[in-house]
Amino acid sequence: MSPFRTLVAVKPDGVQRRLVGQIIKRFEQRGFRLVGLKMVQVSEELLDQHYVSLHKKPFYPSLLRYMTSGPVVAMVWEGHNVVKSTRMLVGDTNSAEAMPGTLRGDFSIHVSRNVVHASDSTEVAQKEISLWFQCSELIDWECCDHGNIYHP
Ligand code: IDP
Repeated sequence: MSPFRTLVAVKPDGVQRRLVGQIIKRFEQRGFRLVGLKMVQVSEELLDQHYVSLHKKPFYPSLLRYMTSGPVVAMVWEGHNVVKSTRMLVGDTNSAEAMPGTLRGDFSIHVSRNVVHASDSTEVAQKEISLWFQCSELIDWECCDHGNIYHP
């Protein structure tokens, strides 16, 4: 699995609020390459693995209800420094602290409805991509504008 890939998911509030297109646009305009995309009704079993470090948090039951309340749009984005750049693009976990210009800073107010998920390290990204996507769902395609985004 490439270390230059990350998992991004538009959470149920983002889908309900019709923000999917605007969120995808930010990644496209930055120059990242979309290699996987699907809409999923997430199971509690998947979330238990995805949020393994949060099981003991008091908000975990409500996080499960939130994340299973409707469909999620899951994506894999690829590019230079994509994990770190994506976290910066997404903004602070707590929407109230998220900077304007970030997705959470522009589209949300409260930590409990923060619109989008993004992997927080390369190791976590690799684990999350394998959890959410089959290898056959990831497409390795050639971007015709590669030379305009990277040094040839
Ligand atoms: P992250 O999504 O920025 O990586 P995590 O600490 O991994 O942040 O938390 C996962 C998700 O759990 C958050 O995105 C948010 O939806 C929810 N969450 C985190 N802290 C709180 C809280 O204090 N109250 C309610 N929900 C929270």
